[in-house]
Amino acid sequence: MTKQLMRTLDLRGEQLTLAQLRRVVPRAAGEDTAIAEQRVREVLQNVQSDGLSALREYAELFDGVSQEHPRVPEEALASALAELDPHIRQALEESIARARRVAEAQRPQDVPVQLARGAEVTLRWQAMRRVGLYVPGGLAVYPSSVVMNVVPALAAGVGSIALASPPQKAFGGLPHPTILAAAALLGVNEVYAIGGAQAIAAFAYGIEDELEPVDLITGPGNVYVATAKRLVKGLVGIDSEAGPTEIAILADHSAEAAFVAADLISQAEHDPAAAAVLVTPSVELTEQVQRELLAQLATTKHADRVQQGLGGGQSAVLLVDDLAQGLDVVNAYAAEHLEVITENAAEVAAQVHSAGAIFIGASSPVSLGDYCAGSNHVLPTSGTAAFSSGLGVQTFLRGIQVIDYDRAALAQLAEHIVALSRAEDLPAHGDAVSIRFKPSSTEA
Ligand code: HSO
Ligand code: ZN
Repeated sequence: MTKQLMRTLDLRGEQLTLAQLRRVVPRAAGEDTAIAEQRVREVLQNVQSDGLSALREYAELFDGVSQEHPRVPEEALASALAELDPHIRQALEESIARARRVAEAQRPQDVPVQLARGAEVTLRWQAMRRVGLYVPGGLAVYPSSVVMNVVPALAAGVGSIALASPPQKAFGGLPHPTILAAAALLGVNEVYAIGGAQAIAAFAYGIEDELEPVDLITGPGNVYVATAKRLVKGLVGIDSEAGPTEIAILADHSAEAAFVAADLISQAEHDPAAAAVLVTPSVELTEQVQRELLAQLATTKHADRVQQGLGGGQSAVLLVDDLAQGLDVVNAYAAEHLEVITENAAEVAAQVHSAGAIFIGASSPVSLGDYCAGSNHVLPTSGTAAFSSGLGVQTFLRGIQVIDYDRAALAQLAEHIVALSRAEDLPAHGDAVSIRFKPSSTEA
């Protein structure tokens, strides 16, 4: 047998239920946040009680940086932008422009409903007051993620956006210059050099005279950041917890094996824990893709990570009888990213009901969505696409119910309200309506 990078699971002829499919299709295990919990609780408590002095200690301890104040001076933001490579700047500008067009078009309209004369109920979309965005430092420096978080927040009308990213010794205690430049490009000028769980604590509790607390925290991070977000959830809102990145590809004989292999490799380069699944009825394609994977692995930069990701138990090639069974598989998997590379790809994609994002046809690779498509790359992982959505303008909005009835409109319902209040043995509820219609009442 020839060498293969990904293992193959043959599902042909199997009649699997949804529950069975969920067990059979491999998936990355999320990080165990329980281990970090003790340490993170301590950090949260210290930042809450000691504020700035706790931040100074942690900057020293975790980042090796001595810090008077964590706020990044605006001149540092401006100079990071001035020094940004012009090609990267142009690329970011294109990315921002497309993401902005989409996010602004997706901003929901308020929904007023007139139920009777003088009886109106409206769902009013209200932007979050203030949002904190965490941007990791270290190995993964993703200015594209700054774009993906900030653009929909701005489109929603969030009035105040703060960004935190770890202080870097190599950059004089400031966050990575590309992150600063991306923030500056987006007009975010409130940036802090704070890393890890302490940044999440600072956002959630605020730091006296230094940092106003936020209402929502978004952005990726390591296990400490994820644990901290989980622990402050409830006091503030958080975006969903992101697991390792995933790509599923549903392809038939018409797919170009080299493209399929390149796309699998592209997402596996994020992380040795990343998961990739190719679902296809074409034995020929699986053989071609396996050959392509080995060929491309030889020249790809992060071959180690890719080999671990694609060769790991979380990844596989799944052989299916036909596209109908393939659709059952990808719907059960609910991938963060799903590419459909088949004949009539748009029609096939229309039958997908669970995925964070669907990429249709040979010219819509995941990399396009990661950087420039106009869609958002913060997407639900670990099967959570079955019940949740990627980041978007709606993430930064709340729907407020606004009720506006006049006296006559209320009168029409008085009897029903009294009846229901009796049924629930809450008669004061009914009284609160009846009192308005006693002869002495003059309320309009
Ligand atoms: N594919 C990642 C996002 C990303 N890719 C950032 C490159 N930079 C998770 O959707
Ligand atoms: Zn990516």
